[in-house]
Amino acid sequence: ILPAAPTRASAKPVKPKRVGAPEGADPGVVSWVASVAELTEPRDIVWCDGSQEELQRLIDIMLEAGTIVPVPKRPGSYLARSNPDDVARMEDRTFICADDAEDAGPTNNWRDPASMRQVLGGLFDGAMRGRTMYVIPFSMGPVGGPISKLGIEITDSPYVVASMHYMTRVGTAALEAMHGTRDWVPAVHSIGAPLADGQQDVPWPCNPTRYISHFPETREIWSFGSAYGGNALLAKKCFALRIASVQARDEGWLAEHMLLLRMKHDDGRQIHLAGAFPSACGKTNLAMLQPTIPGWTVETLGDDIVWMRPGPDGRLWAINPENGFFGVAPGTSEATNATAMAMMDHDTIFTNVAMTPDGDVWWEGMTKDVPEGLIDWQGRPYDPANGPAAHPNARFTVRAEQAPSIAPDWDAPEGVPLDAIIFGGRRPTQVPLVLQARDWEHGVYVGATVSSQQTAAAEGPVGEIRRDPFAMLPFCGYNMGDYFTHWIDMGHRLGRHAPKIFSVNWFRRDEDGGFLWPGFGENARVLEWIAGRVAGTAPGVDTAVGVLPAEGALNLDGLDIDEAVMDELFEIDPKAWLSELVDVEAFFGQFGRALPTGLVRQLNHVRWRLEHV
Ligand code: GTP
Ligand code: SPV
Ligand code: MN
Repeated sequence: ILPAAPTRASAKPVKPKRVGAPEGADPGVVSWVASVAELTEPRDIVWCDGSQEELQRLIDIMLEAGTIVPVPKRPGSYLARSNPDDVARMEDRTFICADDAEDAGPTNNWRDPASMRQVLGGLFDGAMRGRTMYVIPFSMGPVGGPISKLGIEITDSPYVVASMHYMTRVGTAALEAMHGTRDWVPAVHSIGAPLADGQQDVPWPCNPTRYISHFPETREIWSFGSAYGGNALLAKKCFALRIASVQARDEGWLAEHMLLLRMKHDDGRQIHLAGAFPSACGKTNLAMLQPTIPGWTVETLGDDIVWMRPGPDGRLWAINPENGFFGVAPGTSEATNATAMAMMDHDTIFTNVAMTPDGDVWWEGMTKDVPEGLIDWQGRPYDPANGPAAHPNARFTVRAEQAPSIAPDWDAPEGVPLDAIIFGGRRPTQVPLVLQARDWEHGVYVGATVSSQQTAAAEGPVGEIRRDPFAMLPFCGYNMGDYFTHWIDMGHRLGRHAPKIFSVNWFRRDEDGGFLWPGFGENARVLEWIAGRVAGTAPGVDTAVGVLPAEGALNLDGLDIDEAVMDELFEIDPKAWLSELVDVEAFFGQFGRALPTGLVRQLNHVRWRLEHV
């Protein structure tokens, strides 16, 4: 069985020296680390300080182990090739172990905490033998900020430690902030590959048995078997979304799978916008957008996770709790995201991309022509018969400060006041380029009915459309019905200060399967209309499904696009929408009494409007 979650009261005095704890570490922290070490039996323990020297040591260790190879064309950059069976999040191995199954809700895999503790206790027993156990104190958001939170990840993977260095604020300041409090999230990760004496290691050790487990009541995370992304960087999806969404419910705030940006015009207009799109559906790209229309600039604040809280002025204030970007490589190019290309020209960890003979990285969509002599993501000479050169979920890991578009105040502890929230997904048909929700409750309905084609970010079928409410289906740590209620309540609390809510769809296709909308930098045209709606200047027309831009209200200056294509982008087919409502109703139905009546009201309203036009 697993050691109990750390509590202040039960912290038995453990000699800090025994586990190598730094002077002055909180006794509760030290005794918890000691209990994990006792269970996992590592060869040694390293407490991370977040320094550059520490990162360099980790890099040296990974080079030696063959986990990474240098990328000579990009200073300070490396390529990691994962085990081919460890390339994405595993949703069917992700568990919410709430005391009561009701609290996990119908959309999560629930396991009873007592029996899960038993299973994990067996797996973690001796799991770190022959390896170093790293203790990573970190802060999500600037240390001590009003929206920030603390955590400790324990891991036996140097790749995870290096990634955490880029993605979170690691180090002594975070550890010191934990002193005298239990308000930090304990997260334990093991690749589950103990090494016997003299046993030869492999470049990417992992275990085919995988558990990504969350204990919402005790705020604990235990992850076993995988070293990849969201399965292993526990600060990210496990803490900052699944556990944080539970904390947010209990404490009256929101933890969301969103990008965060500021768009400003030379004439002084500006808006702050957060956007929820499912995995690999365009958050990073929108956050780094280079507007094609004159006068506007976008500043990046975050690309994956947003925490928001009502501030003293009654508005909703938002921060990006992360410190870096773990972004999708394929499709990223000078044409689609020049900002990201510039950001990764040094000090970047690439995972599962291809390599060119002259020592640079490459992936599908980076250049039109495929370079000669590529080595694919599995380290083999590239042969199209083996599939793409880069894995479709290949990623780059970089510090946020490396983005040329990063906002100068991106790590302001109090965050930014939100003006607009957008929801989107990959919808090849039916869903228009943009629409505005009539009010907050309708906006919650729009968020709750997001659906999208599945992508390579998670194991499973790619391309199938599934419901992914608020882009949070894989990330909500409690009953999604209660989550919808929490969102509706937030609207009541914010009242007239509530951000305006919109839906966007960059992915509508024509009969030949091509995208109707050019996307990327051209998406600024849609954001400009949204800014106009927030300011009350841009005209819209009310339809059954929401408010669309009035004739001529969307700025198409300088864009070479047919009127017929624009009509198609905004076409609302009542038959298709009505038949989707059958699916929405069935989806809502599974929440039973947890479904807020407001969503039923919105569904009935939309149906009535569709039937009477
Ligand atoms: P996660 O990190 O998985 O949460 O994903 P994300 O939402 O940040 O997705 P990202 O921005 O990395 O985009 C994923 C893919 O969508 C990339 O291949 C992009 O090139 C593509 N994409 C992004 N924006 C657009 C767009 O406006 N139009 C089209 N056609 N493709 C886009
Ligand atoms: C996602 O899948 O939404 C990601 C990548 O952002 S991961 O960190 O692996 O979850
Ligand atoms: Mn994501």
